[in-house]
Amino acid sequence: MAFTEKQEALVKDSWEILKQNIPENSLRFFTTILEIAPAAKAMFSFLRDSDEIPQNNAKLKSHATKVFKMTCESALQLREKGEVTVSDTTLKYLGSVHVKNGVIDLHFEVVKEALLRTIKEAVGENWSEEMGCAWSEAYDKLAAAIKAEMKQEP
Ligand code: HEM
Ligand code: ISQ
Repeated sequence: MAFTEKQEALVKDSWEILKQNIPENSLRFFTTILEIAPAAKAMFSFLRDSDEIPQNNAKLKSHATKVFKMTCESALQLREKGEVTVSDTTLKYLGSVHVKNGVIDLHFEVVKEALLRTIKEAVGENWSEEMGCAWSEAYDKLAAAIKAEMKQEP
């Protein structure tokens, strides 16, 4: 089914709420990833050498923010042209970063679940199934592009 204006608005509006507290929401996103998959800790450079999740880590915040922003961008593209395209250089780079750090397809489900839970918590009473579906679809299309690129990696 086509991605509607309404779906795009649900994604955009919730991102507007979420971005008002990047430090807390990026930390929550990351903490949720590790709750679901504790072993993922070893893949992240900013965690490898610490026992706890750093509370104020610039890399964690900027990476988490990028994931959210890229998913929003993906929603916009889905509505505008019905497909998600990531620039070649960005895709190549992300493909190699993820392969290099040992990310596999299954992990994308973990990050998706964590992303959805983070949005749900952040927007509180504004949450709806429809909002979850819109983020889900945008994320899946973006994830598919990154996964395809990862398979091209030597
Ligand atoms: C790094 C985005 C899925 C694990 C990154 C970076 C971005 C990103 C933007 C930073 C690259 C850089 O500037 O160095 C995304 C997006 C995803 C996704 C948009 C899904 C649509 C995943 C999944 C995992 C994962 C499923 C596995 C749990 C990592 C790791 C790094 C990374 C380990 C390197 C972090 C470091 O140590 O610097 N990702 N990612 N990512 N991502 Fe993802
Ligand atoms: C990198 N890739 C996917 C998800 C992330 C969450 C937090 C920080 C970095 C990330």
